Amino acid sequence: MKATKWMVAGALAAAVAVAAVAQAEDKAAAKDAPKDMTMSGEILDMVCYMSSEAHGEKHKACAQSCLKRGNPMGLLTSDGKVILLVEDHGAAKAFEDLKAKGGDTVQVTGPMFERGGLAAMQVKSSAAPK
Ligand SMILES: [Cu+2]
Repeated sequence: MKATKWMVAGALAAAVAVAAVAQAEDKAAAKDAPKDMTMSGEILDMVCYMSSEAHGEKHKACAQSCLKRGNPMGLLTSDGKVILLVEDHGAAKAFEDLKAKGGDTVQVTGPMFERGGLAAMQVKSSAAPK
C-alpha cells in the first residue's frame, strides 16, 4: 500500500516536471521566432525552375500561369539561391498578389525558416525592388 502511494507521488512529480519543460519550450519557441527579413529576387514557378531551370523574361507568361494554377512559388536571389515562398495565413493577399509577378524581380519581406535543408520565407509583404 505504501509503495502504491509513492508510485502515485512519483507519477505526479513526473507530470509536473513534463508540464514545466513544455512551458519552457513554448517560451523558447516564442523567443526564437525568426525576425522578418527582406530579400530581392525573381519570382519563380518552382515546377519549371526545378525541372528545367526555366525562368526570366522568356518564361514570364508560363511562370504566371503556373503560379495561378497553384504551383509552388520561389524566389531566385541575385546570388543564385532559391527560397521557397509560402503564405502567411494572416497576409494571404500579399502571397496571392505575387502570383501575377512570376518572372519579375521583387522585394519580399517575412520570416525565414529552414527545415530539413529547405529554406523558405513566409511572405508578409512585397514591394518593387529598390
Ligand atoms: Cu512555367
